[in-house]
Amino acid sequence: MKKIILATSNLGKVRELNSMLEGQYNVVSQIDMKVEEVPETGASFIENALIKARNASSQSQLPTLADDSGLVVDALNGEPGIYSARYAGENATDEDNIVKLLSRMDNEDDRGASFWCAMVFVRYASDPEPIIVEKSWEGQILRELKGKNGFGYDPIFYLPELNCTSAQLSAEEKNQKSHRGQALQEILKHLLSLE
Ligand code: ITT
Repeated sequence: MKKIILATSNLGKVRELNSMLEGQYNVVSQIDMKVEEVPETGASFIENALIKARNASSQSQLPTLADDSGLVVDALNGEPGIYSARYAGENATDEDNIVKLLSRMDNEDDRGASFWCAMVFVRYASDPEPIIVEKSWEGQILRELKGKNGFGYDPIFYLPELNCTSAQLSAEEKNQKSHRGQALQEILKHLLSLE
């Protein structure tokens, strides 16, 4: 089975990506490979995903899959966007970030938001033809937390068509519908065509 590195240190992402790649690829996270992280200095999800992928591939000498993702809130001009993981500060927890977001949205009636995921695959660090896919998932920001599954902003991300938050979905249901699940499915199609 082909070995690939997951260029993420977020255990929530590792769990989701691992369960989708199981049996198809021998997946090792950059945490296991002791890859040193680099600053995410890009202005877009795609730029940051490429930075992470090239960094992990350069340190591991292996093909690498990277995900840069975040929550884009309409009423906040796209905040927290690429800063989703550190919205409430450099070492913010998921809970800190949710508290900050809910307080910003306190007097806001427009609750529209979407999760975005840029996913990138590089065959080697200097790959001039990376595979790049971007997918989004639309929802609304709830006023209180609901559900215990997932990670990050899932407990406040309400899906009207399913009448629940993404933290109330099972792992399988979330992977089928989410920005990350959709992006990975698309990347896998490209990978098959490379083989
Ligand atoms: P890596 O850079 O190591 O991958 P990170 O958590 O810093 O980990 P990002 O910079 O891509 O990753 O930030 C993603 C943040 O966006 C994540 O920490 C969550 O706060 C949020 N997020 C992304 N996908 C999510 C999802 O499926 N459910 C809930 N929150 C999500």
